[in-house]
Amino acid sequence: MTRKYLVAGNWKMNGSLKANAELLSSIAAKTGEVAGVELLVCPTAVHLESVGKLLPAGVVLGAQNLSEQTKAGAFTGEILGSMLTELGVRYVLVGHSERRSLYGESDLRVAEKFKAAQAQNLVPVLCVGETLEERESDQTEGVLTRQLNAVIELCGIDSFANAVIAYEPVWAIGTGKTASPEQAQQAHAFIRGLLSKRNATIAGSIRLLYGGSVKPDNANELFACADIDGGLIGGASLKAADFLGIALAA
Ligand code: G2H
Repeated sequence: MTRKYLVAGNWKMNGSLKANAELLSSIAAKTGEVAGVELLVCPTAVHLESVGKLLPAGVVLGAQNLSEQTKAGAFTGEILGSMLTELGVRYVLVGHSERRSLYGESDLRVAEKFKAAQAQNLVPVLCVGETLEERESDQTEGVLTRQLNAVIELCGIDSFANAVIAYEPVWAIGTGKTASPEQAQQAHAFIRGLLSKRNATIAGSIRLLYGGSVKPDNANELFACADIDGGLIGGASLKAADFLGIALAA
């Protein structure tokens, strides 16, 4: 099964009109070198429209979050999936660990967001991963199972035919610590295996990204792993040279 590598930049709460324009123009100068890789950038919600207008060819637009609601209404501060689609957004992150830990998003809420995304033809990038404490107490597989099952139960296994999963060990996010290729591959194989028990075709075709302090100098060995199909890049996606350096490793 051939899976096209996806390298996604999660800009988090960074950027400005000027900085984004500069970053995109530096990316645009070099996208030709990584033509075989799908590139995705996820700016803040307020920057989606301006970034969408400046997107280099071959780069697609993603959002970092959306509401679980599926109809407009009195939900102050929230963003409906259709509002994202209208701006040309194609992918949306759901369940990033910062949303889960800092903003109290439960497994069920994440699953509802996954469903709301698909209802608007957005491709959800479902983020899953364990904390250091969970890893050290041997709960990694239990946590991944719980986080994935919440979505499988609400949306069904078929919904994964049009989704991406990002495995991001929480202890590796923004900390400079990266999972070893063996640790990452083991978790990715576990995720693919879990899906495969329900639907082997979907498990074989879904892209599984690794996230957590990916840099140009560790991307090669991570992307060489059999079940790693790209990366969700935070800090390093804010510099064009690093983002493209990572994409070159794919
Ligand atoms: C975590 C990543 C993107 P960073 O996977 O969310 O951030 O690359 O800064 O660890």
